[in-house]
Order: sequence, then C-alpha cells, then structure tokens
Amino acid sequence: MIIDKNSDKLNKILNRGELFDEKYLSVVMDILKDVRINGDKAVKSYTKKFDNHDLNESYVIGVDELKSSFDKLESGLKDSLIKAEKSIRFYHEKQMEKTWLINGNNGIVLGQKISPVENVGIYVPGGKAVYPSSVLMNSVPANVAGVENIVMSTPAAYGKVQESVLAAAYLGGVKKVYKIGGAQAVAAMAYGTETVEKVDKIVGPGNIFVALAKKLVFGFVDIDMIAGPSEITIIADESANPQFIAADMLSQAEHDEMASSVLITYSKKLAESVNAELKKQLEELPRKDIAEASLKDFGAIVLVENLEEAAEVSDRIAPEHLELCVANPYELMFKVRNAGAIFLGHYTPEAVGDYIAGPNHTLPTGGSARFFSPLGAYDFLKRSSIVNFTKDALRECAEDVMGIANSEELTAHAKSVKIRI
Ligand code: HSO
Ligand code: ZN
Repeated sequence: MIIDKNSDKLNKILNRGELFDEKYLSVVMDILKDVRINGDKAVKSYTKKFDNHDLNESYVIGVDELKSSFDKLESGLKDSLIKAEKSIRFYHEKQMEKTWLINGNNGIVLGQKISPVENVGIYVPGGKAVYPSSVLMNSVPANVAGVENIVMSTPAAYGKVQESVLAAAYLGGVKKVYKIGGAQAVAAMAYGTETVEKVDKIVGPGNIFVALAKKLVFGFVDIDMIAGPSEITIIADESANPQFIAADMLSQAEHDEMASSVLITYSKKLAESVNAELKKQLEELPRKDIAEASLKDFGAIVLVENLEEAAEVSDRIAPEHLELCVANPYELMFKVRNAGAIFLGHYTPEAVGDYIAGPNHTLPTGGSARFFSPLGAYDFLKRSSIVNFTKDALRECAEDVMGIANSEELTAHAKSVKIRI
C-alpha cells in the first residue's frame, strides 16, 4: 500500500479514466435506434429483457404519488433530506448568472440573455447505487436555474422504486418519474416516445450502458458528464489524525470495487499509522469486500518529499474529491489546480460534501477535473447573444461587412447591408 511517486501502482491510478469499456457500443447503438423508431414498444421489450419487468401497467409516477412517498417517509430521514435540500439550494443560488446589456458606440447595444433549459431528464441508477442524495444533487440545481419541466427515469426492480428516491424527487421539484432504466431510458428521454416526453438535457450517473447511451445522444440533447467510479485523494501532514484519514479513504472505497482512495504525505510515520488503521477499520465494514477490492486495486499511500510535491502528484491524479488534512489548508489550496471538490482541514470529511454542505456531489472523475467542473445551476442555463445596431452604426461597419462577405463569395450577405444604407 505504501508506494513512491514513481511506482506502477500510481501509474495504474493515473490511467484509471482509460478503463472506460466500449465493448457494448454496438448493443447500445441498436437500442437507441430501436427506441427512436419504435418508441414505447421497444422500451417495453428492453425493460422485459434486461430488468425482467413488465411495463404494461402504468409506468409513470405522477407528482401526487411522489408527494405521498415524501409524506410517508420516516421523520428522521425526512428532516435530514429537507435540510440537505435547503443547503444545496442556498449554495446553487450563488451560481446563477444574470442577463447583461452594454452600450457601445453609435447607439449599439450588446448583451447576453440567460434562459433556463426547458426540459431536463434525470437518470437515477438502480442496483447498488440508489442514492436519494444524488436525486437532490441533480434536481435542485435544475430547479434553482428555473427549469420548467424536470422528469426522472429509474429502473424499477419488480416494478418498485425505493420510497426515499421518490421522496427526494418530490423535494427537488421533479414532476414525473418513469420506471425505465438503462440505455432504453436515455433513448426514450432523448427522442421521446408515445409515453415519455422528449427532454433537452439528460443528467445523472449510470452504468456502462447508460454512459455510452449518453455519449451517443450528446449533441442531439445535452448531457452533464460521464460519471466514473468515485475517487478521493487526501494530502496530509503530521497534524492529521490517521483514524480520520483511514475512515475517509474507506468512505470512498465502499462505493465501488473500482473506486480509488489515495493518501499523499511526506510523513512516513503518518503513512504507517494510516496503513494500520485501514486494516483495522476495514474489518468493521459491512461493505468490507467492496472496500477491500477497491483498496487493493486503486488504493495507495504515496510518500513524497514535501507539500509542494504532494500538490504536484495530486494535480496529476486530478481527483474528484481532494481533502487537505494539513495545518494550513488555505495555503495549500492555492497550490492545487485540478480537483472536483476541495475539503479543507481536519473536520471536513468528504461525506459532508456528499450530503449536506451544499456544493454538488456530481463531480468530474477519471482525471477529468483537468477540464470539467462540478454540476451546477449554470449547467441548466444557456446564453443567447443580443445585438442591436442603429443606422449610423451599420453605416460605419458596412465596408467591413461587405468586404468580408464578398471575400467569402456571399454576395447576399453584402447586399443585406447595402440595401439598408
Ligand atoms: N461520493 C459520491 C456521492 C455519494 N456518496 C452519494 C454517498 N452517496 C460521488 O461524489
Ligand atoms: Zn460518497
């Protein structure tokens, strides 16, 4: 587990984003085409085939049913979800962009108008990752941005969707839930069917079929990003508590066998205590098998010379989550460039960010924090450029427009100016 920065294990972690498996591409392309052409009929047959579930009875859950799931929810969890929704809303409101207009010469007005995307579809996976928290993280920013119509699609094992997921959907302003999963759900939301409304943007994590389907429909509709297994990198100095660090690494490792948890430190003593603590705490976890497999393949404690070097290694990893468990986290924060979310100090475990702090937990994985940002209200907004010229302004630029138009042999362009002056 304890390695240096040149080890093969670190290389494996650095290349984790390439593990994206495209061998199902042709299967997914066939599903997309079938749903595009045959609509509900295709959706029903794939749901029968893959989820062994009959869509014959109504498979659309309306807002009244969502509300009743919310009302029925056990009060402890209900209160926590309400608090989470409030702080996610508060944080994402800060991300809103505003329409602006500026005056130029000759009475020109230029600007940028902001409008929300109209229809958003949230995909919520089934299986081992049914997270009501993720429903909030996807729906609340869309709601804050002013999206009119937020729908959701999720596989329903034996026709049932977990109550807490439906309750969270209600809190996040979702209007309708379709009990459909997999690539067929993405196809149905992208193209629309007799039952499923076509949306403009599809967000949310999913398995390999969902990820490939999202990649393929991108451009026809928008998508958020392609979520890979969850990751944490922790930079720690001797002020850190090894028990806290081991707990945080395991909180990520328990997500998935392919999740990655990395500690970077210059303190050999800390490295050894964390290593021992990991073994100890692992034994107590119900999800021990998943966490153990994850640590074995994608877990590491990297020894470096100093914090500068720690920041360099972390930037190469470009982790989804970065914890700075050091005496002066603000100083170190400005030395790192690539991280989806940064957690500062000894009392900020990633789990607060997963649930309640306010920032989004849909974050770039697989090293894509080099160029992607967290999901935000801004992802549900789009911009239109605004231009208003006067006759004087048009006259002043006429020669330029006509010159460039003629050089492109687009004489009708030139004429549209000439005719006005
Ligand atoms: N750590 C995950 C999010 C999550 N954790 C959901 C618990 N539930 C990816 O950021
Ligand atoms: Zn988590």
